[in-house]
Amino acid sequence: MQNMRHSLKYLSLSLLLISQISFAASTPIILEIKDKTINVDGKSKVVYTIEQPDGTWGYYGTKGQDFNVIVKNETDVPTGIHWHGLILPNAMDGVPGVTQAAILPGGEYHYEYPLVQAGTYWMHSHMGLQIQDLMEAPFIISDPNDPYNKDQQVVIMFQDFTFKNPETVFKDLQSGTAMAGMNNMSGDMQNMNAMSQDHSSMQNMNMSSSSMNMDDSKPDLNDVQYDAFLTNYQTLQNPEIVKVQASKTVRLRFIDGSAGSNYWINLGGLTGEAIAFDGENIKPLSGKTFQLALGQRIDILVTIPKSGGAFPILGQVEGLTQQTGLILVTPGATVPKISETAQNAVPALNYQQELKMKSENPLPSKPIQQVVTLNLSGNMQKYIWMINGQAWPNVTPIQLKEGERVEFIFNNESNMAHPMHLHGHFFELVGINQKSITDGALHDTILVLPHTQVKVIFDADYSGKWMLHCHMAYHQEAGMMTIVEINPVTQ
Ligand SMILES: [Cu+2]
Repeated sequence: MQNMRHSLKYLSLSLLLISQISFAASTPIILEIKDKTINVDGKSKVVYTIEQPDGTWGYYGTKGQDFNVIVKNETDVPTGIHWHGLILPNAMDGVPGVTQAAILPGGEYHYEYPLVQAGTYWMHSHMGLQIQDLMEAPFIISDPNDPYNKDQQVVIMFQDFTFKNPETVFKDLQSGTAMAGMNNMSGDMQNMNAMSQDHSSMQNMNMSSSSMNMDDSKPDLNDVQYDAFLTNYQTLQNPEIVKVQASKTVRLRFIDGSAGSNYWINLGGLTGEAIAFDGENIKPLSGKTFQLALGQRIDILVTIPKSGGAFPILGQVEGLTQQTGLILVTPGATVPKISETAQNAVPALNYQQELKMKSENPLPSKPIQQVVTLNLSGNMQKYIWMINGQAWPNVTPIQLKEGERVEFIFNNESNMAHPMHLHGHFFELVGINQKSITDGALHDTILVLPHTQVKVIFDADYSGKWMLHCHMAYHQEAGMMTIVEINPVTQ
């Protein structure tokens, strides 16, 4: 009897343990999409955020773990959340109407897949213009074997902000009332070779709605006139202050979470070392300024001087004087007041950084099995943006075979730059115009400058329907999106 009681006790104990183990392995965490009221220079607006119940903005995970998350839609709009840059099963990609049904208000969706990468990624709505109202958050995956893993991490997400309803902004773009430099976008192909023009000469290109640029030779920079530029939801009037230690290295994880703005990162007095781009490691590249386009991420190490102090880390919008950022401060240092307006405008982004960045893990060499040409064009009168003459949703999916090495050739026939993003994969930059590039950085988003040809290669390793689109929210909404369908190879 005694023995039996013992074994029963052990049995129930071990059952309890087993249930606890399986409980721990299968309990998803919660991410809530909800309203957030923010104050922008004295005026408030209700925007969105994606948070865990404990208030953590976004998600922090470790390579090799499972991403097991229930997304709850606590807003009053249908949505779907895309995991930008992540390698995942197609059904987990979060594109309403393509990979899943929209998550209705009050509804939820269970996402689960293994984290096979490490690095700086992000999550955002893939529905309508919700990204303009900041339905987005960081998605950071650390690697225990990363030599910089022990350094302090600071996430810096740049966001552009308008008090207007994004639908109104879009309608104004369509009707021409909010349009920036409205060029005639047709017949620009003959300029394809005049590409190597120096974009740094394009200083002071402030394309406000009042400056109608009819000169075809100049690119158009800023479609939308924004009320403010934010970093992690705050302007420089009330910036985030991050405590740092003298002599210590800090890993800055920059994310351009804007709907329509590209930035020049300015490290002020510090010199940085870029170590990763779009989550993938690059050979260290040092500098005081760096470039970051919509959707992209760059990881930069800075070492705080022995003497300590306050160090503004800024992002200035291309073509404008407006800037945003946060301030790193050592104990006791005075926090300086930084203006939201810089003294001088910065030029358009260019390819100087792309030509310098070298991947730590370039793709293994393999013959290209499929070449796909993607002509990017726009009709500014109607505000329609197209890939190969087609505007979403009236598109013919691009057909690829699983496992094949593919080259994409982007021909930008328009006067605006397009940050082109492919879901579920990353690609290597191999050419800009006539120049070929060896060991170029891996990207999931590449900025294709006006009248420029960009070539990238990738392995179509994951079957399914993957979105390929411009990451400018208004260009995407106006049609610049298609499907890359990767078909499983049947034996
Ligand atoms: Cu675009």
